[in-house]
Amino acid sequence: MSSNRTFTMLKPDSVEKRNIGAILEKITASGFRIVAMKLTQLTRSDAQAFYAIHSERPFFPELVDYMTSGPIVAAILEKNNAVEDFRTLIGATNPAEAAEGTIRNMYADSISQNAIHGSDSNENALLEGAFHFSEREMF
Ligand code: 3AN
Repeated sequence: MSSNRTFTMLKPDSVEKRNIGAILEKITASGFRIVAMKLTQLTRSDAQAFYAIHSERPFFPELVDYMTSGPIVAAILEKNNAVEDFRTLIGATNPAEAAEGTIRNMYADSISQNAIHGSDSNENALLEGAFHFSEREMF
């Protein structure tokens, strides 16, 4: 996956609240092309591996419980400057601090149930995309 790509998950709260259509519309209207996408559910070992960097943090058990609580939409997105522009589009981790009009400002309820994930670097975008998709699922 090249550096103009990022990886996202529409988290269980977005699927549960039937917000995935509105969120995907906002993403594509902001210039991102969908390269790969699926509705899937993380196992506990998937979530523990995906968030391994947070394994010592106090919120880790809650994060794993939540991320495995229901289906998610996983996707690879393409746009110039994808990682940074997507982080701007989704807003701050804590929705109370997310700028007006960002996805977390509009659709997230709390810091733990914050609607959407966006990779924080090109390197992680590659790893996270490859975690969910094979090359032949990328278009
Ligand atoms: P981001 O998703 O904005 O990159 P990270 O990587 O710091 O944020 O955190 C990963 C996930 O862990 C967040 N999306 C959020 O669901 C959860 N999280 C982060 N900080 C906290 C916290 N202080 N309390 C509860 N959950 C948190």
